[in-house]
Amino acid sequence: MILYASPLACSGAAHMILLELGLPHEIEFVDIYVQPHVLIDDGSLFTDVNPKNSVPALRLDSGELLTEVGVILQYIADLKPDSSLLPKAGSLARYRVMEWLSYVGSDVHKTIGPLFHPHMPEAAKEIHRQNLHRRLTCIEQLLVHQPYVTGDAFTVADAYLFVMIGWEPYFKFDLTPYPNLAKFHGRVASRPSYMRFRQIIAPVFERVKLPIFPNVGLEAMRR
Ligand SMILES: N[C@@H](CCC(=O)N[C@@H](CS)C(=O)NCC(=O)O)C(=O)O
Repeated sequence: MILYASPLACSGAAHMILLELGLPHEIEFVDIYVQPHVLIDDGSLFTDVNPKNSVPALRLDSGELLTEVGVILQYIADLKPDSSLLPKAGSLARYRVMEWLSYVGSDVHKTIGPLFHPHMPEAAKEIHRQNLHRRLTCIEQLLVHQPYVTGDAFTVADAYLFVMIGWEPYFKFDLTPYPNLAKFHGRVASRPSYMRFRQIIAPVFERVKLPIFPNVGLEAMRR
């Protein structure tokens, strides 16, 4: 299995879950901060791998390519069906995880995305910030009662949410109004898989053309 990933991107959730489960894999890093996107090892075009031109993408041992983070996360977790990261297919608990994967993917991830765009007018960014605030408030209220989005167990949906809220320093939304989300972030950040993930991506920062994020230096990104 080869995961096409980029440091700081949503692909980090899939990378973390591969590490959580101890599954054999390779990581091929993609520079998504240059146009056209390229594989950082050999400079070849990423569209030749994934015509959608986005990470994550997973090359299966069969040679087929699987895309979409919410689906890749389920595929990886299903390779170890006895783990607690994803309930069995067909159970209501599984649909709960899928429900959250969908919410994080469409309502959280794609609200933060426009805050990246250098040419997005400030007024439009403000609308996205307000939408993001409503959605984070909903999750904040849920996390008053439970440590993870579906209850007591850490699942793949938490990994996805974790990577999204880890973007906080780069896109000027502040987690201070969401103390339970901040605690959730700390809880997931203490998992050994995340520490291993940080070690693996640290050298890659030198090799990609990261955009300049206001008030955030390279040192902060490495932490
Ligand atoms: N629909 C895709 C979206 C993934 C996505 O937005 N990936 C971002 C990184 S977080 C990306 O590759 N952006 C580069 C681009 O779209 O050009 C999914 O769910 O996997």
